[in-house]
Amino acid sequence: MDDSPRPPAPSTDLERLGAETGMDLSTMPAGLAQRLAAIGSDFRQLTLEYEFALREVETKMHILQDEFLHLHDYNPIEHVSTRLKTLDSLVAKSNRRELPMDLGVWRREILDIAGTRVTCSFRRDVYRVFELFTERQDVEVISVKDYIAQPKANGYSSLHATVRVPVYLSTGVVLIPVEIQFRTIAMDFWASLDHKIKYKYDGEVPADVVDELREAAQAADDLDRRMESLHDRVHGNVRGNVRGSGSGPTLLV
Ligand code: 0O2
Repeated sequence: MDDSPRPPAPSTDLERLGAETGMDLSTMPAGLAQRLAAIGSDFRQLTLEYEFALREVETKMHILQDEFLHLHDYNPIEHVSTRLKTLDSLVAKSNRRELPMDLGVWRREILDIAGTRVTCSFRRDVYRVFELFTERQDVEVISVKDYIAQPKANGYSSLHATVRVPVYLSTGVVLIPVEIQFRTIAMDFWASLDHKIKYKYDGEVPADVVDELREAAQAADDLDRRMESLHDRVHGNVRGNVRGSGSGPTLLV
């Protein structure tokens, strides 16, 4: 048994929120910290609902994956991961957008509190999975940004969809927004390195590193095309039950 002394239980709303979120609220301006402590229990409710929404999306993705495997003997999804925005990054985003410290406003205005990342083998699978997922009746598409058709200037490439999914609580149904990023393994590899580099340089990335990252994005794009063409040569093009021509996304918004 572990006999080491336990830390004292949090006694104030501020301490409880700090313990739950891992945030050091003591370094915040007192007014802001008090405000956050006051919304503590509402924040816990919000977190719970968004967590349930992530589980809904993850389950739907796994069902899609299993069904595709069963029908076509092919798995278009490599990996599904989820994350909830931390309180720190919610506060930072709220400040950046000059929003008030108000959970109602955050629910309305910040649509990526819940995020899911779906990594697919090939670019065509990205659109395939996106279409199959968004054509479900219980998924409402709010917006779509296709950074694969039009990559960002730095080379970032992914298909983003913001959707709303129903979450069934004992008190009724709530519709929760979730941002889903669909990308290939190569795009994911690039994005995670880009993220680490930005973090290391605190956003001020040297120009030569930016240039090299852009070239690496081009190399990832070439690799995606070559691997897809190689796969088609060996296995043929597994289409599955997908709307459209397969040459690009059917953007719904
Ligand atoms: P995190 O920690 O991943 O959530 P908005 O979210 O509306 O304020 P924007 O840029 O209009 O801002 O939204 P967009 O383009 O849909 O991008 C949102 C998310 O996409 C980011 O979330 C990143 O996850 C990812 N992303 C966008 N651009 C880049 C990029 O250049 N490099 C990498 N690695 N990821 C990117 P967050 O909130 O920034 O971070």
